[in-house]
Formats: sequence, C-alpha cells, structure tokens
Amino acid sequence: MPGCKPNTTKTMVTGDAASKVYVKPGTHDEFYNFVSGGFSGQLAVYGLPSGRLFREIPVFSVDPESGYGYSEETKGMLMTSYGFIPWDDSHHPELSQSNGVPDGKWCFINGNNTPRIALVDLGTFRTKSIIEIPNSAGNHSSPFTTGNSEYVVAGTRFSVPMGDDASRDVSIKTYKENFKGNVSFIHPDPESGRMSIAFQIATPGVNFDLSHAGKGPSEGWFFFSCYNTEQAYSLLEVNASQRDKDFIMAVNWKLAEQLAKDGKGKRVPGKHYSNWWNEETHSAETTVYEDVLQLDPKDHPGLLYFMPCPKSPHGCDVDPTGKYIVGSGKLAALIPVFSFEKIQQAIAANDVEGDFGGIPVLKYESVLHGEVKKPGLGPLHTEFDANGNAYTSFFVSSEIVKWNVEKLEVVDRVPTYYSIGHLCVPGGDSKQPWGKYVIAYNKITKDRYLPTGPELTQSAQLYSIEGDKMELLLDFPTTGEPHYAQAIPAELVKPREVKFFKIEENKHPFVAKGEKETRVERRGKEVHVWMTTIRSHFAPDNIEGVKLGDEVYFHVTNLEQDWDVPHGFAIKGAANAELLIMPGETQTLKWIPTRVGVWPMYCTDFCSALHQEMQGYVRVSPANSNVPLEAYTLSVDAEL
Ligand SMILES: [Cu+2]
Repeated sequence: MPGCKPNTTKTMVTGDAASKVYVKPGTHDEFYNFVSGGFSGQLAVYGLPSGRLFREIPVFSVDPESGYGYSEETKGMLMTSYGFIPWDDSHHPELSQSNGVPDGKWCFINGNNTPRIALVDLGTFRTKSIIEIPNSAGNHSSPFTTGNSEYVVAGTRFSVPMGDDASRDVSIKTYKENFKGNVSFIHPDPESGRMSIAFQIATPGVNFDLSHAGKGPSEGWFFFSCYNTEQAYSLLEVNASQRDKDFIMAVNWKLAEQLAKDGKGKRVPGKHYSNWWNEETHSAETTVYEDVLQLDPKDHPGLLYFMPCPKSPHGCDVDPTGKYIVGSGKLAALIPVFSFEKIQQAIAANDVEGDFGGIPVLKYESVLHGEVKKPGLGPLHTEFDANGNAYTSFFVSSEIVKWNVEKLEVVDRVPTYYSIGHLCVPGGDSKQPWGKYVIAYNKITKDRYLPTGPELTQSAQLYSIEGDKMELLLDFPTTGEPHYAQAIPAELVKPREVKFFKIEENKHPFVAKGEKETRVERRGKEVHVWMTTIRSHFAPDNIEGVKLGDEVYFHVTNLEQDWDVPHGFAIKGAANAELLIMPGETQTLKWIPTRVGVWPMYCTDFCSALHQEMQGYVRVSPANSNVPLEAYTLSVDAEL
C-alpha cells in the first residue's frame, strides 16, 4: 500500500504537469475554489488550476484589513446570544444549488464553536447573513444543502443537556439520561438570503459528524453520520470506539416539512440571533428569536431511521444518481455503500433489528448495496465524477482511492503528501459533477515547502482525473486549515459580479452623497462627522472642537463610482482597525481620543499618484475648552 509514511519531495509528477496548471498572465482560471480557513474562521478563494489565492473573505472572525467586525456597521454580523463573538472555526463551504447543481449564487459555511451558519454572496464576495444555531454544540455536520437550497442543515457534534438553566445544570456523569442531540433545518430566503430556522428534530444523545442531502430518487431525505453511540463522555478515542458499528441517520425532511406546516411539534426555548447585511444601508440588521420549533421523532413515526455503519463513521456522501449513500468509518478497512431503494424496502417491510433511543434501527445487510473491500485505511470523505466513479480520501494511509460505485471495485490510487482530510471534485457532491480535477486538502506538509519555523503551511494538492489514472499536477499552500472546499466553473460566478455600489441607492443614515453634504455635529458627548473620499482627498480634512471625553464617529462615504477603487481610513491611536470603504459605500469608525493634540488621519489604500497627499487632521482640546466645533476643507483660493 503506497503512502503509509511520508516520501521525499521527489514525487510522481510527470512531464507536462506544469503546462496543465499554467494560467497565462492576464488570463483567468477556469474554476473558483472556495476553501474553508478552518481555525481562521474565514473563507478563502483560489483559482484552479493555478492554485492562486485571490481573496480571504471574512466570515466568522474579525478582519482588521477590511474593518469587518471593527466598523460600527459590521459589528452586528458577529452578534450572538452570547454577545459579540470575534472568532470561530469554519469547516465546510457548500455552494447553493438549483436542481441539484451548484448555481454560483451563494456559498454557505459553518461555524463550529459557537454554532452558526453563514451565507456568502458571490456577487459581492462578502458575508451576507449569519444565523446562530441554538440547542447545538460543535456545529460540524453543516451546512449541507438540499437540491434547491430550500434548507441547509446543522447537527450538533456534542450532545449536551438542553432546555432552560434548571434542566441544563446536571452532572456530566448523567450523559445517558440528560444529554440530547439535535439536527436543525435552516431556511435561507431565496431573495434576500436572510436565514431562519424552519424546525429542529430532537435525537438521542450521540455525536453527529457529517451529512448530505438525497437527490434524484432520494430527494426529500437527508443523511447524517453519527458516532459515539456508546454515549461516552470521557476519553472518547477509546470509549467511543467500542461498538463495531455506529449509525448513519436517515431523515425524511419532506415529512418534517409537512409536519411543521401542519402545526405539529412544539416551540422550545432556544434564543438565537439572525444577522443580515443590508446592502442599501450598508449595515447589519439583527433579528433575535427566543425559541424554535422542535419535532420529537417519538411523536412522528417515519421521521428518522438509523442504519448501522462500521467503525465511527465520518463522511456521509450521496452519489450523483442519488441511489447510493457512502459511509466512511474512520477506523474501518472497508467502505459500506447503502442503497436508497433497499432502505425504502426495509422501511416498508419493517426490517429492523431493534431501536436506539426509540428510533428504529434498520438491518445492516438489508440496506447495504455492498462494501468496497480493502480500499485503504481510514476512509474519510468521498466525492464523485460524472462517470460513475467515487474518490475517497484515506487519512491513515494518506491517499486518494478511485473506485467504481456500481461495481464497488478499486480502479486507481494515488498518494497524498501528507495525511489528507477532505477532498473536492468540482461539483463533486452534486447531481452533475464537472470533474476534471480532484483536490486533496492536507493536514501536514513537513518537507513540501520552505520551512517557516515550528508552524508550516497547510496545503492543497491538485490532481487531474481526466485520464484513467489520477495525475498529480500541483501543490499550493493555503491559509488557516483548508478543511473542506468546493469548486465551480468561474463562468457561473462571473456574471453576478458587483463592481461598485450605486451612490444614489445608498440609504445609510449618515451618508454624504457629495462634498456639500459633509459636516460635523455634536450630540452630547458624541461627535458625528459626515465625511467623503474621492481621489485623492477627504472632505472635511480638518476638524477642530473635539474635546477629551468625546466619542467621535467618522461616517466615511466613498464617492467613487468605478470598479476597484476603495479608499481606506485610519486615525492615530484608534483602538480598533482601519476602514476599507468600497465605492458607493458608507462605513463608520468609532474613535475615542485619549490625549490633547493634533491627530493625523489618512487613506490606507493606494488610490492614485497623490495617494500620499490623502490626509487630514483632527484637533483635540481639553475637556473644559470652548473651541467651537468646525470642519473644513480649504482650497488654494480660500487660503489666499
Ligand atoms: Cu485614497
């Protein structure tokens, strides 16, 4: 078996690999690759086949470069029932779909730590909305989508005691009695992208890991892998690996949707925030919900079924035909493939081997299409091409294995450097994969790059899958942890591109639509500055009459109406970050001066030949001074 331990950097790159990844200067990549930043909390955008990094989109973590999470307008995007949360751990990008195929409209991504789902708009490449998931902990099996993005899902990784304070305060030793699981179905509004929780389904206390929606014949069902059916709460590496099989949970979401429509289920406590970016006011808006609709499967037979799956299943993937569900046991030496048709037959025949927490457990042999024998060690995730092949990552044996879904036969294998986690084929979890490449996202790089101290970059590897044999083409370094990724032809995304925001449509309460509208106003201790930027000056660029103890709000409108002309705004001693303001947009920096004196401010984004002249001053006087508040911009004529 190849690849069990790291090879040297001399790998199996053959003759014309370079020409296959070369994108001529001035030309574009064929695919966008949306790669999670893992513990960076962000979403990175690369081009394929070049592996070039284009942008890091701030999602769950503050970003001083853009002012995300620092400007007054963006702070609301990171508000939760726990207050302002400046960081998260983002794992799985999932492109929105129409008719089961990625449509280039949105990219969803999950936050694991303080459970949330974000929606990134692929017109602006900005975070459009973020919803908090209550009654959840460690939001891992998320945010996978149904075929028309009616729902994205979230399942709790950690089962926890749920309910109000009185019912949550229990000993950890009472896991079996008190700890519960839960899966959520979140509805993004197709027009606005605003998200709300349609319903949650209560489950026994286990750990949910990954999920995927059914498609084609299995449309209307969702599949979640779960481990720790041992219900261990300590030393899980041993105690949650006792049983030979855990489960894949099948959810009839069409039935759940109908039950919710029929007024079934009950509202349970679950305070959560839904934040949404208003592109007209250039500001976040927050809706706070106090509860959620919960469906209890015990009251609704037919809603949930468990299917035994060997050895702590991790990946849970549905093939493009929708006929087969692939489970990947982290400790298994085989890959079980389940048949949706057989699942339905087993349900109809009540072919069960008992129940787990009141949920029927279908017989393994009855629902199995078959097993891929000896494919490698430690299968994790599977994506597909359009020719009936599956590509499974193997962490332990550090390789990608290609196998035929109908025949369950291994047809090729290729080593990865090293220890692959997720992998991605463009469109590879959809109805119509574009194929062409498989990309490995690796956890360890060791000797693959120039050393950079104790921490080395994590990495992706691009392989061609156009021939019978997979062929390594390129290594490229990634930001944060490249946990999972999706790719889509650039042609599906490009037409949506927003080049600038129209100034006449700006409804920000502090917008200045021209220099004549700029001014300064005192409201008690608050000083508000209506300011504009255009190449290459601020208006006003001199402010006097600010006093110690004041809070100054710079509301900066970028008057430019051209693509790729942001201006920045920074002022000495600001305890937050800069603003980076797109053309037509207004953003606000709060500044509390701490000393008497004259404080310079300037544009941070190189905008013209006279960018270095784009500057100004704020005079700060003692608290008891009577310097009148004024703002001015003096032309040469005025000074003469
Ligand atoms: Cu500038």
